[in-house]
Amino acid sequence: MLRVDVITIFPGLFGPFLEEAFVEIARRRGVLEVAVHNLRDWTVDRHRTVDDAPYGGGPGMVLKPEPLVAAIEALAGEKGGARRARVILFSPQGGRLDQHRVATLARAPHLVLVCGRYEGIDQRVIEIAVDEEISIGDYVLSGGELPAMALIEAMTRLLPGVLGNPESTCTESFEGGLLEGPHYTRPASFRGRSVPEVLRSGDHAAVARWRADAARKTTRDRRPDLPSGRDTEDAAGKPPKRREREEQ
Ligand code: 4FV
Repeated sequence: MLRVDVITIFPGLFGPFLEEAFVEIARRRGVLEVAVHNLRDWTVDRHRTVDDAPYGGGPGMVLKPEPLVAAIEALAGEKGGARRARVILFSPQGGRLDQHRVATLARAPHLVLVCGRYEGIDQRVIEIAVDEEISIGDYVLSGGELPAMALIEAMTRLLPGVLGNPESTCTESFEGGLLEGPHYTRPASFRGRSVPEVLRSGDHAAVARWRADAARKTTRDRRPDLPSGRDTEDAAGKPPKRREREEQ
C-alpha cells in the first residue's frame, strides 16, 4: 500500500483528481492512500500567515520556514531521526522526473509531497526537512500542486491491481527506454486512411515485429536524446536514417 501526504495552501485543487479514474480505483482498492493537508493548519498567527517578503528585496513572496517545517515533521518525522516518509519538494531546481524515478517512488511506501507557491520556499526548509527535489519540466508553474498530481497519477498506474491488464504497463512508453509506436482501432479505413495490414493479419509474431520496429523508429525520430533513440538498427538491420543523413 502506498501512502501519500500532500502539503499545499490550495487543498481544493485535489478534490476531483482524487475522485476520478485510476486514482479513485486505487484508493477504493486500498493500494493507495492520499491525505491532503492545508499548510495553514500549521500556522500560529490569527491571519494564518504562510508567506513573507524575500530577504534582499525583489518581486513576489516566499513561503515561511516555520509552518512548512512543522507540517513536514508532523507528517514525516524529523530528517535523519525516526523519519517515517520520504519528503519530496517540487521545483524547477529538482532532478527531472522520469518513468524510472516514478517506479522507484511507487515502492516508497510513504511519501510526503510539498507543494511550493509564490517565488518558492525558504531555503532552510530544504536543508532541514526535504529529502529530494523533483522537477516535471523546464517551465515555471505557479505551484507544486500539478507536479504532485502528475507524480501521484504516474505512480498509481504501477500499483498492483489498478490497471485492468498489468501487461499494458510493460509495453508503455519508456518501458525498455522506447517510446510507443502508433496505435489504431476500428474503423479499418477512416477518411481514406487505412490501418497497416499487418495489424489486421492475426499474425502475432509479425505484429510484434511491426510494433518493435515502429517503437524504435518513433524513438529515433522523436527522441534521439533517449538512449534507445540512438544507434538502433531497424528490423532490416538498416542503420538509422538520421546517421546516414549525417554521414552524407
Ligand atoms: C515546478 C516545475 C515549478 C516554481 C515556484 C512553483 C513552481 C512555485 N515544480 N517542476 N517546473 N514550480 O515550476 O516542479 O513555487
